[in-house]
This record gives sequence, C-alpha cells and structure tokens, in this order.
Amino acid sequence: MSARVRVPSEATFSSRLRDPTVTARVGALLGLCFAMAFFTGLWSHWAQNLPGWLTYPTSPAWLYRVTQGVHVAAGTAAVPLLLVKLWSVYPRLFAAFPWPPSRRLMLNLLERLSVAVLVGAAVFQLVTGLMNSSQWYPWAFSFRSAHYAVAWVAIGSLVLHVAVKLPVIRRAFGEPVESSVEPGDRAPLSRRALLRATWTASALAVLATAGAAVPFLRRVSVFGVRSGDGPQGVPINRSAVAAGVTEAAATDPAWALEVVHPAGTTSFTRDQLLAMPQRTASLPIACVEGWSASAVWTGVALRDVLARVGVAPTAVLVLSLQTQGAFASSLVPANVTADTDTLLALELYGEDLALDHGYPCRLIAPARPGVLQTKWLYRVEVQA
Ligand SMILES: Nc1nc2c(c(=O)[nH]1)N[C@H]1C(S)=C(S)[C@@H](COP(=O)(O)O)O[C@H]1N2
Ligand SMILES: [Mo]
Repeated sequence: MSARVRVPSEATFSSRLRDPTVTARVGALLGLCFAMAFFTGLWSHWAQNLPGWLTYPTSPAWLYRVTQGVHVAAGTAAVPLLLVKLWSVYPRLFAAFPWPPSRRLMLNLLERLSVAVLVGAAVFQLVTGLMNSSQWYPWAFSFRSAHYAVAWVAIGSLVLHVAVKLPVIRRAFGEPVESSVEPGDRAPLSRRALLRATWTASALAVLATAGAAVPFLRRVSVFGVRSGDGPQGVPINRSAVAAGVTEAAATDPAWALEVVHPAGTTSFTRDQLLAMPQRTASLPIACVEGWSASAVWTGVALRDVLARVGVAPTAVLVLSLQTQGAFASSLVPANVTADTDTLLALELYGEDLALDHGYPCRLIAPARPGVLQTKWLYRVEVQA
C-alpha cells in the first residue's frame, strides 16, 4: 500500500462561496471593527499613560465606559468576521509562485509577507484581547504593552493591505452578490446567505458579551461578566485577599489617611473624613477587561481634603495598603483632582464600602479607567 501526500493547489478548493464579492464585504466590516478598536484602544492607553500634550477630560463621566465598551465589542464582533474572511481567501496560500525568479516573484513574496504580518497581528490582537477580557493571563509579557505595540503593526499592515487591494475591492463592490444556489451545486448556501450568517454570528458574539457593560443586555449575555454581580451590586476585579489586604489591616482602628504635602504630613481618621462635608456621585467603574457598572459613591472630595492642608488642586499620587500585585498606586492629574466628583469614597450605595470594594477608603473619579480607581488607600502624596 502506498500513501502519497498530495499538496493542494489553489484549484483544489472549488467552493463557489469563496469570491471577492464576499471577501470584500466581510473585509470592509472587519476593517471598520479594527479601526474602532484601534482608536478606542489608543484612548485607553493614553488614559493610563498620559502623554504630556493631552489633558484627559473628566466629563462626561461615562466617556471611558463607552470607549472601553466599544473597544471590546468591536474586537468581539471581529472574531467571526476574521474567521470567515480567512476561510474565504486561504486557498491562495497554495497558489503557485510565479517561476522563474523575476520582479513578479519578488512582488508576490512581498505581498505574502505583508499578509502574513497582517494575519499574525490580527489574530494576536483578538486572541490576547479575548483572553484579557476573561481575565486569563497565561503569558509572561505585559498584556498592555504587547497589545499596544501589535496594534500599530495591525493597523499599519491593514492600511497597506487595503491600498494594495483597492482595485479588487472596488470591482467587488461594483458587482452584485449572487443570491441563489444553482441546481446541483455542492454548496448549500448562496453567497448572500453566507454574508447574512456572518453578520448574524458577529451580532450574536457581541450580544453574548455586551451585557458586561450594557445593563439591559445582562440577561442575554451568557458569556459576559454580569455587571450586577458582586457585593453591593458591583463586580469585583481583584478581591482584598488577592491583593494581600487582610481584614485586620483594612479595619485597623489605628488606620488614618496620610496626606503628604509641602508643609508636612497630616493624617485623617475615618471619623474625621466622615465629619467633613460629604459628596455623593453616581460614577462608573469601567474595567479595561470590558465590564462596567455605575454605582452611587459617597465620601469627601479629594480637593476638599487638599484644601484642609492648604493645597490647591494639583496632581497627587494615591497609594494602597495592598501588598501584592499591580495597581497599588495611581497618579491623579491636576484636572482630575480639581473635579468635585473625584472622591475619596467611604460609602457605596449609602453603606460602608465592602472590604473588596476598598474599605476603609478608595479613590473614585469620573471618566477614569477602572485600573486607576485605587482601593484600600492609606496615603495621598501631593506631587511637587
Ligand atoms: N489597590 C488596588 N486598587 C484597584 C485594583 C487593584 O488591583 N488594587 N484593581 C483596579 C481595577 S482593575 C478595577 S476594574 C477596579 C474595580 O473596582 P471594584 O472591585 O470595586 O469593582 O478597582 C481598581 N482598583
Ligand atoms: Mo480593571
């Protein structure tokens, strides 16, 4: 018995469904999803790593919640689109090289290389993004730096790809999409039906997850973090135990918030903070992992505490009691400190903060990424 491995050629793949009219339409929506994810991703990156030329606004309070929700929804919608698009073109991998070596071969190799970079970057972004939103970090590299760097590769190679393919794309959009199946055809679908199934898969993927950010979708979002789950109706990203904050440390009667300012250090006990004018604000926690939830927070405005030590609103660093993991401190820029809704929160929905929400005191500010809403504060340092 002899077994022969047959290398497929482009002609081996005969499905009528693989056609530029399909590829171009799926590709256009995929490109739109990548563009939305790119711009909202830049926004999020800047929000966490403020470039000097940008003052990140604190109003509207829901801004980051929306940009982050759009980011995750666009990435999720892109998954079925990318699968269908790759399926529709992958036989071209087996196309013959223009032989013997010539300028055409060079161009052919260059095009294959650019497509390989694009596909690699696109798959990397969607896979790492999905893993991040399910809080699964099996890798050693920093998710944020890698996702950010590869975003530039993806968007750059995408722009190049569209430019190279523009004539094909134009022609494909000029042609109608075939909508009936010929009698005796092997494919049970028409091209139009394939497109419709693709749009539906994409919409279902978004619906199945968007409830993490959109309260009225909570019940249909079987795969989303439930935005209403968690103590006091708000989800927890990292619990006190996970951050190494013991109940004993958080409820220590000797706890006082240290405010370090040019004239020295002033401490405020929780009772002293509670005796100051309290402000209440409805503000969202919007996690980079895609869930968000609005809640009603009460506490003292950061600027009121600074005023007590004679400091006008300016940049401050807030530090957490936490003993392990990232996000133990965050920088509050001057314009955020100045906002009266930027709170050193003591209560959530009129009750003392739950330990997992940051008892005895947490920062909560409008339009700020969740990772910077530092919990379990013990110290505020006025920046020089
Ligand atoms: N000290 C500290 N604060 C923190 C974190 C943390 O790990 N440590 N996680 C942040 C993240 S990623 C989010 S999304 C919010 C979640 O707040 P919640 O658990 O009260 O919903 O807290 C932020 N504050
Ligand atoms: Mo988060």
